[in-house]
Amino acid sequence: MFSMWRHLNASRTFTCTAADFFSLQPRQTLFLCSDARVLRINPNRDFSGKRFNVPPSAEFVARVSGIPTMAKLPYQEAADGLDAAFVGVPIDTGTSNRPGARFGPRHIRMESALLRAYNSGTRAAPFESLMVADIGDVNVNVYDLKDTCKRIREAYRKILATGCIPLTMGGDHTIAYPILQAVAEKHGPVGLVHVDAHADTSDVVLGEKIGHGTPFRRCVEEGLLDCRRVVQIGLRGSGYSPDSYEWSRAQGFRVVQAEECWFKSLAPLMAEVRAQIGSGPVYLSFDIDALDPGFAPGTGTPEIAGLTPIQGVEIIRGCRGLNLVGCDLVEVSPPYDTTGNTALTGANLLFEMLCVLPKMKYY
Ligand SMILES: [Mn+2]
Repeated sequence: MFSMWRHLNASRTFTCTAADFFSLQPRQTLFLCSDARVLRINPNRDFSGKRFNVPPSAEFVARVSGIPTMAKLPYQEAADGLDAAFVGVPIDTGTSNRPGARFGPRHIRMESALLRAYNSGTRAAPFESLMVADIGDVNVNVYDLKDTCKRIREAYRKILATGCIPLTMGGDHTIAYPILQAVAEKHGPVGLVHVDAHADTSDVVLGEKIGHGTPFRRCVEEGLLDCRRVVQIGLRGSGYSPDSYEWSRAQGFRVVQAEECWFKSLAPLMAEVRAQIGSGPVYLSFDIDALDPGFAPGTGTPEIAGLTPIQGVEIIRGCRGLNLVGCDLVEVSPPYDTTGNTALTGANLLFEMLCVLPKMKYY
C-alpha cells in the first residue's frame, strides 16, 4: 500500500500520504485532489480534539491492496496508547474435532477488508471515539497447549496493563481461559456473555484439563467469573447426559438454550441480560459455532439449528451500555470455510463488538 502511495505522490496527482489516511488531525478534513475533482474523507466530522487511527476508505484505497490488518487499521507491536486493539491468537491445539482455527485470525483479517468506518445500523462512529489498531498475534507454541496458555496470559497482562480493551480473533475456545485469567487479575471476577453452541464446561476430556471444551469450568474453579452475572446463549446439540447444562445452572449461570431463541428477536432477552449483569466489568466471548452452520460452516464443532447472524448482531448490540472489558470471536476454521463467509461474519461481529465498547460515540 505504501509503495502505491509513494507512486501516487510521485505522480503529483494526489496530495496526501497513506499515513494521512491512517490518522486524521483534530477537526481536520482531508482532501484528495485529483485533477479538477476534489474527494473528501470523512467530511464534516467532529474529531473531538483527539487524533485517532482511521482506516483508509475503499473509495480511495483499493480493498485488495495492502498488508491485511484487521479492518485495514494500522499495525503496531504493543497496545500502548490504544483504547482498543484487535489481537489474534492463532491456535487449534485445543480442538476436539475439525481443526483449522489456527488460521482464523489471518482469514478474519483478509475478509475484514470489506468493513467500513461507520455502523449504519446503530450510527456508531468507532474511529471517532477510540484509538484502535491491530497489534498482531500472540506468539503461541503450536506444540504445547499449556505453554500456549501461559504465553496468552502473559501477553494479555501486558495489553490490559496499558488500559487497552482487547478484541480477540481466535483461535479455538481454549484461549478464553488464559485471557480471563489476565482479565480477572486486573478487574476481579467478571460477568460473562458467552454465545456458543456448547457450554464449554467439561471437566476433563481424554484425561486433559485444558482444551476447547473446558475453559469455563477452569474459570469457575479459579474464581475468575462472577457466576450470578454469567449468561450462556445458543447452547444446543446432543449431549453426554439428559441435562447437559445442569452444571452451568448449578453455578448460578443463566442458560438460554437455542430452542428458546428460535423464531425470535433476541432484543428482549438482552434487556434482561443487561439487568442481570448491571454495571460491573463484563467479558463477551462469542464462539462462531453459536450461529447455524448454514451461515457459518467454517468451524470446528458445528451443531444444527443454531442462531441466525441477525440474532448474533442483536446479542452484541444488546451489550451496548455494559462495562465491556474485553471481547473475543473464536473458532473460525478457514479450511471448512469454502466461501470465506464464516470469516467475513466473524470480522463483522468483531466490528459490532468494537461499536458497543464504552465511550462509543453515536450519531
Ligand atoms: Mn466454544
